[in-house]
Amino acid sequence: MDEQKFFVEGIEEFIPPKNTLRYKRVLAIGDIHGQLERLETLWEKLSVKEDDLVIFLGDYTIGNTKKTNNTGTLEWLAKKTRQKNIIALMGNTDYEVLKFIEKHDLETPPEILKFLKELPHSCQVTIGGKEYFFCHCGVNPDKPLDAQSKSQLIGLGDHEKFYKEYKGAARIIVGHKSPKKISEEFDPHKPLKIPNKNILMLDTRGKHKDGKISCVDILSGQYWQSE
Ligand SMILES: [Mn+2]
Repeated sequence: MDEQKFFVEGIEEFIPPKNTLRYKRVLAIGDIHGQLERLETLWEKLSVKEDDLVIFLGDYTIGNTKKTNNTGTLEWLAKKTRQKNIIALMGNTDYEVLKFIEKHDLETPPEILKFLKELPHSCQVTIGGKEYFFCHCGVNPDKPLDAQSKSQLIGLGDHEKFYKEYKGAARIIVGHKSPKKISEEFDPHKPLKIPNKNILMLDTRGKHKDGKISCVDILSGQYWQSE
């Protein structure tokens, strides 16, 4: 298969000088919002192996429509994350779905309920002496990374401040917002390393008609997208 390679613009200053992890790639995957078919087309391109670390950035679901497959997506992820090199973080919609299930006592496959309940809110890795912090929405720039609130990380808090004021040394990888919401000049359908900021954005509007689900390898800056 011919593979066209894409790299996130301006990513060079973001990627680690030297990979000291045992993983060959660190693959971060942006918002999915019930688009299981798109997710499968992306997954196919990735050829994930045991020496890859995969981090899903949250928002696996969205309000039910004809074109969403929330249950299928959650089942797919619950199965994949049984492998210890595949991690899924919680996003605001995943939290809302869990609360909804609990509030209305909805009959839910046990593996999905367990998956939703156990989603971590963030994940931090050190590569080549640099810290990489993964979460759905972003951090409160006034607080250290280990003192962030759950609601902030998953996207229930303020995120304007994060984009405006975050100046930390750790590199933050998020979903939740398409790049175009930061500035009209950014392509909404491409992963974005924000110029002069330690932030990488991966929500490329997977839920929209012309949108895509994106994956970036943090170690190389290469990215792949769903069809
Ligand atoms: Mn979100």
